[in-house]
Amino acid sequence: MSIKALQLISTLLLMTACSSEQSSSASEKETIPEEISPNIILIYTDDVGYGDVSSYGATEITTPNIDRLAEEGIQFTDAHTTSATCTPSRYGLLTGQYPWRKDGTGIARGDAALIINPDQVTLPDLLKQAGYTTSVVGKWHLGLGPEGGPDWNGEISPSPLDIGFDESFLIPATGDRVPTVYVANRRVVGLDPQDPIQVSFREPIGDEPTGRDNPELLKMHPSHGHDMTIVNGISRIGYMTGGGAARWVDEDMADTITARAVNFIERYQNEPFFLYFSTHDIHVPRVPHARFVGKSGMGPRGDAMLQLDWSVGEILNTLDSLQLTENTLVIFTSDNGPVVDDGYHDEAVEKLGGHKPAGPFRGGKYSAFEAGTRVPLLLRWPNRTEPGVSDALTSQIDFLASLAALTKQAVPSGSATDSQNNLDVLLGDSKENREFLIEHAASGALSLIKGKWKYIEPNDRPFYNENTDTELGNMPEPQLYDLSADQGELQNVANQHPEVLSEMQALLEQIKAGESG
Ligand code: NG6
Ligand code: CA
Repeated sequence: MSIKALQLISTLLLMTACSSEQSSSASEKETIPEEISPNIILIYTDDVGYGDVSSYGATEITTPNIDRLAEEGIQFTDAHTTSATCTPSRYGLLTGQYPWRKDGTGIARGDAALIINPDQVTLPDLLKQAGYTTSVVGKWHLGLGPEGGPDWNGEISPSPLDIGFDESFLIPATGDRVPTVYVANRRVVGLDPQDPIQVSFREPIGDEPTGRDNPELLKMHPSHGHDMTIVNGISRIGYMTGGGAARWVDEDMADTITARAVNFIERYQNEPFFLYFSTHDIHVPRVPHARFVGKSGMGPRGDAMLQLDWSVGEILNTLDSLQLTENTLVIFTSDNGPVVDDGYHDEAVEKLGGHKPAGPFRGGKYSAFEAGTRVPLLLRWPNRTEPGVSDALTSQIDFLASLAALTKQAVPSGSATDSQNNLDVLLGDSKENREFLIEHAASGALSLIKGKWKYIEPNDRPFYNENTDTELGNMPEPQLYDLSADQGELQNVANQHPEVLSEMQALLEQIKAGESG
């Protein structure tokens, strides 16, 4: 008998022992399949590029905890997020519907309404139905509250609690957007009712200093945008007043959300749980805790990467100490590609040195080129998967249907129609490519990958963004690349392969027009 089989049996025995101790909750959990349902932890990082992780080739920075997942799990080399920015990627991840099929899924304002309709079937809905306790901790950026936005001073509804999560602890939008407060379940954390929060993204509100008018108060200066209300010495996107006691301290953010994530695992260690741990690192403003400052030699962007690696280590250590490692499926990935200057002068450009955040790929966050959506993906489940590398083409759009299959949940027909069950590939049983894959740039331009070919549809938006120094990849003419020979997308071969081009164009139109893909 193999070691894996022995481990499985001992875990089964342990689970049986645990479940008999938990007889009070047994009836609630009767939908759990007889075989072991693994705990599921999805570590969703922000703006981490393909080349930012040492197991993916970074040499200027070392990420030992993330690398541990690569050593003990499966490292995917051709994994994609749906989109090159955050909100749409998260929408696709949680709903299994491509974000470009729905209006209003672009980068959400800090006071946006909840973008996911509570009637939609979501990944946490299905896992909850399978008997999992579900939690989201960290960056949300999918809007909160009804049309017109949330009531920051009252009950925030609808919220993640209305789309399948049993509990939530959120950075509502991004670190660089107001309001700079945490939301736990339906309330702002630590809010003094005598000091209500007001937020505006149109005109100044209240009389607090702004980055534009009071640069002398800043500890980090904006490079573009980000010149509105100053909180903690950093000017943000949007105006805010009030909520003084509730405001976060950026330097403590990773500690705060990591502690919440660890606490959730500890509380639910005896039953199947799903944790969507959505880090703020390494999004701007990059303001890591003092213990990481200066440690990477690459300025705050590199230091934030070390802080992220620490957070991952805390999660893995918690699993070890609770003896949950063997039967927990840990997924590590990113919401979009990397960006070096995303709006603050934080030395990321000056201290980049030889580091290549996008690895061998062209473009970055926002881009139609590969670096926009091609991200690290690591998956570890010691009870089930053999460590290794998989070159299979995969997309986060398939997480919903794949995890539904894993937990024996049927996806209701008409829901999550873009999500395909790709579980055998994710678990390493198969290395078959997804038949085709769609990438969604910030410009709205879609790209289609099929086999070795990548087609980028024509788009009138700029090719290059000088603020972020990103090749966005938009061109008024069609682009076709042979990724097998040219992964850096340097040779547009559309004119040499008119028949491939028209085939790709026709397929993309068909996917756009259809309800699934
Ligand atoms: C952009 C911001 C950028 C970042 C991004 C969202 C400016 C000039 N730039 O509009 O800093 O916040 O939105 O990033 O405001 S994401 O990863 O959440 O999609
Ligand atoms: Ca992001």
